[in-house]
Amino acid sequence: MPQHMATDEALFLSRREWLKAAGLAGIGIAAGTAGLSAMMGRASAAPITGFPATRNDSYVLDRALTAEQEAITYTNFYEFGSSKTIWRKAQKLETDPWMVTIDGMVEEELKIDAAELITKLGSQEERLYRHRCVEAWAMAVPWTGVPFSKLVALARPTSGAKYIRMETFYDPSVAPGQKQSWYPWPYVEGITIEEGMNELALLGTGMYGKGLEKQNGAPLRCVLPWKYGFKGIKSIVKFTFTDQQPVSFWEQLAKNEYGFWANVNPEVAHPRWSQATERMLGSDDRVPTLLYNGYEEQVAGLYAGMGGIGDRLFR
Ligand SMILES: Nc1nc2c(c(=O)[nH]1)N[C@H]1C(S)=C(S)[C@@H](COP(=O)(O)O)O[C@H]1N2
Ligand SMILES: [Mo]
Repeated sequence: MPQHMATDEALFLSRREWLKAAGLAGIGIAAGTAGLSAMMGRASAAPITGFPATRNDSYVLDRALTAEQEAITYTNFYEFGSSKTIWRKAQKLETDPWMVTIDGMVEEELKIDAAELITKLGSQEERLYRHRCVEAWAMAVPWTGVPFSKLVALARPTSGAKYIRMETFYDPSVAPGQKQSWYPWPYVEGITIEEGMNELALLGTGMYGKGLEKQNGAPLRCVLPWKYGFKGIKSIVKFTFTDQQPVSFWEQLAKNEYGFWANVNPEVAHPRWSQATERMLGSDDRVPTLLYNGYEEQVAGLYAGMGGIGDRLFR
């Protein structure tokens, strides 16, 4: 078992055992956990609240919103299998409580319950964003979340840190896909700190005015609308600030097909298919794919010093 899990699991167990020993299990949980929180520096178990959040109208769409039913039943979450219809299997994921670790090159490492983390980061907002999967399907959804920049501010990265490596939970007893040993579990993604501070980057907590469905990456995921969807890592348990460029799950599997940058670019074909157009979920219509998925104005500056969005940025 990877070390990161051993640590988290041990903490959970000791907390449950403590509750039992103190006779608090089942009754007076709220009071009991409040006391525990104080003792252990930890939030009581409660899901993320605050839905629906106020919409931030700065982000407008050029297309109709995808029907909620489509967005929650057609999902990519390889932990539960490689088909798009894993939503029932994903219900097994226990998302409350949910411990998140912030570590690496930061002023102070933090282990915190997801709901307490969101409370610390400030108010959530709703934004309408396009989403473009590298497989050439797309959707447009109302996300709820907090600007990712707030997480960076909370973490206070040290001066040498350059990247944020993010990791999804690892528990093959819950997620059958994780028994498939040819995949490099757990799912890992990474961005530069500068990308994480871009106004568009969201730490996603909800969709369609509600908390995230499990199959969409509850309780916390990354939302990076200018990048291919695989960068939007789901059900995050760890944020590590580092000076090393993270090697993502898909990059480990096929680095010529799924590169670190993965910025949406209609001009650069995937080695096995064109990226010039995309299919909107719930429709057979194909629409032209937009450079940076239509977010050039907000993000082009991130890559200016790198010679723009050449082939190099996709690979
Ligand atoms: N942990 C994890 N995160 C993941 C994936 C995954 O398989 N596992 N799939 C990615 C891909 S390829 C896409 S397109 C989006 C899909 O998000 P959605 O299913 O909520 O539409 O999640 C991304 N995040
Ligand atoms: Mo994707």
